[in-house]
Amino acid sequence: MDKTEQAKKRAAFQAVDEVLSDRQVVGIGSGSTVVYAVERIAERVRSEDLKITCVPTSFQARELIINAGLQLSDISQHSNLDVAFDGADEVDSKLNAIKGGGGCHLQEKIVAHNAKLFIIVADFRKKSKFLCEQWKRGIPVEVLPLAYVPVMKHLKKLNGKPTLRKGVRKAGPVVTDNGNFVVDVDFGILEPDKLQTIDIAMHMIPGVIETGLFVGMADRAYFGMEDGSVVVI
Ligand code: ABF
Repeated sequence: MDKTEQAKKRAAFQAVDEVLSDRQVVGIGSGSTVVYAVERIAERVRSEDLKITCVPTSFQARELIINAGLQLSDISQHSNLDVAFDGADEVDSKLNAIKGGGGCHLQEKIVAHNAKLFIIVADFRKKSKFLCEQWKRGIPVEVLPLAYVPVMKHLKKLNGKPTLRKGVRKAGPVVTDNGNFVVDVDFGILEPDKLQTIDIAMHMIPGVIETGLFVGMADRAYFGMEDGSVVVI
């Protein structure tokens, strides 16, 4: 296992060990770091006989839950979650985050918003002072397919540089679990006090379904560092 994978694993294991307790309803995020969180939840469920109910944020998360033998539910049956564990593309020093590099941020945001605790697990590459310092792909925005052209026009008026996300061979647009497109919008480096204004402005554009800006949502972030430590902010 390389340094980055070890860092992801350490962050996820420590987060689960500090936060998970019996009879919780737990949101399961998407991406590669959450895989380790699910591994640790499953280990603890088996060894401590915990009663944990899991709510997925994506097709991937649903499969992770099922394959780990955990109890699967959904946000309709459990709209009050105790905690949600999720990865991030970048986290600033105030715990604001960019998510959606994997295109799952709509369901991730719904689950995180309905959780008492929203915990981010990530490796050292995701820890920044400001958003878009290291993450250069822009803010992922889930968009209704029929509206992507006017939405991109209006994102440009907000001084963003929008790009329709395409698949591996660039032959067609990436389609989310919800049947929508993703537009990545580059606004340059974003200081924390600018985030809410940009986020509200994007939400005002008809056809924008959800943005990957998670402003003031996270309660804690666990970063696995290169030196083997875990930094918690
Ligand atoms: C999801 O997975 C996303 O919102 C974010 O884009 C990504 C983080 O993935 P990883 O843990 O693989 O870095 O949570």
